[in-house]
Amino acid sequence: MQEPTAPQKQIIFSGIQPSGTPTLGNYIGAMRHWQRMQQDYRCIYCVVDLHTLTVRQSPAALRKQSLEMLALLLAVGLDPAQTVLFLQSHVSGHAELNWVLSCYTYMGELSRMTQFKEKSARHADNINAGLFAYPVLMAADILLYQAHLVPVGADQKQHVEICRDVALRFNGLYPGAFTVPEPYIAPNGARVYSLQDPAHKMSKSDAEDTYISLLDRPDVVRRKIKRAVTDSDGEIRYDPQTKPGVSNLLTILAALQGNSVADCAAALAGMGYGALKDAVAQTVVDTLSPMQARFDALMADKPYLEQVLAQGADQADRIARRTLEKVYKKVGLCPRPR
Ligand code: ATP
Ligand code: LTN
Repeated sequence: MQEPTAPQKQIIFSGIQPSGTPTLGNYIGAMRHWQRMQQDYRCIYCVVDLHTLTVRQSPAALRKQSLEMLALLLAVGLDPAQTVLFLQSHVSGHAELNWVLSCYTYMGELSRMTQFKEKSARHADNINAGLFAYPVLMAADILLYQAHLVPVGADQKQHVEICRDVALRFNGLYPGAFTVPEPYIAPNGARVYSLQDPAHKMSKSDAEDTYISLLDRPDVVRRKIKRAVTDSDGEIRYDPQTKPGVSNLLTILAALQGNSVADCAAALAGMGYGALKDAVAQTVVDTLSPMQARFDALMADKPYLEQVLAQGADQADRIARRTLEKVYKKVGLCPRPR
């Protein structure tokens, strides 16, 4: 009698740019879920260095940040024995599928993307074609691996939707080409805001005092949180419309403690903002300190990091090649004679 085969795990794909040191926003909105999902899914996580070229980078800094990003992902608890971890530029299929998909994506849909509008306003001297076509490369990332789910922060929902639209359009012409992915956006902490301007999301490309980086040491964390913008009514209450600063601090506290914002607010009711800030700072320090210890040890072991990258690139490349061959065949490109 034949052994029953184990049910196939669903595939998860997500990416993060090595455009700086990741922030508490990256961790709360994305990275902590990546860690949690490893057991139940086949996870593939990518440091998307090609995407980072859409904004000018110092070459030396980009190289350093890419390796640090890998070490931080490992420090957060991603396990290369069960999860594929790699750099986007090491798997050429991303750039190749990007080209094909760009011929199936409309200028109109790309020009509606909020991130393009925001980034082109911020980098008005460098509105390059890569910035405009950014979502096409992201769609290639996801579709290459036939991913079912894409865990991201709320700011990336629009990009996953355009990826779905392109996949559906492509499948309409060439049935069975791609799995159509769903975004996975966790309800709590999907958007963490800047500490200085709680109308904007916390971003690693902004000014230092607006975010907490995962490598900020305790004194820096305490100082930044003490200086976070609140309001003048003095009441600890979750109300993002009228109290965005306080609500953002409650979001951070709730996400890291695994409680609801309502419970966190209730536990601090009647206390001042000083107590709220102390509680947030302590919880952040308790979360980051063990991670930083693991990061320091990993950064001291470059051969190990390189081995993880080599293995991840091989594993990713194997999967990516299968999709790419299928796509090339479907659109009518001739196979290379062997
Ligand atoms: P940059 O500021 O350089 O554009 P970023 O930090 O906004 O970068 P990525 O590094 O590409 O963006 O983000 C990786 C993941 O972190 C994405 O899933 C994104 O949705 C999530 N993320 C980024 N910022 C936040 C935030 N402030 N709150 C929640 N999730 C976030
Ligand atoms: N665009 C994302 C990063 C990113 C990504 C991806 C996320 C690139 N490719 C594929 C999920 C899946 C960002 O800016 N946060």
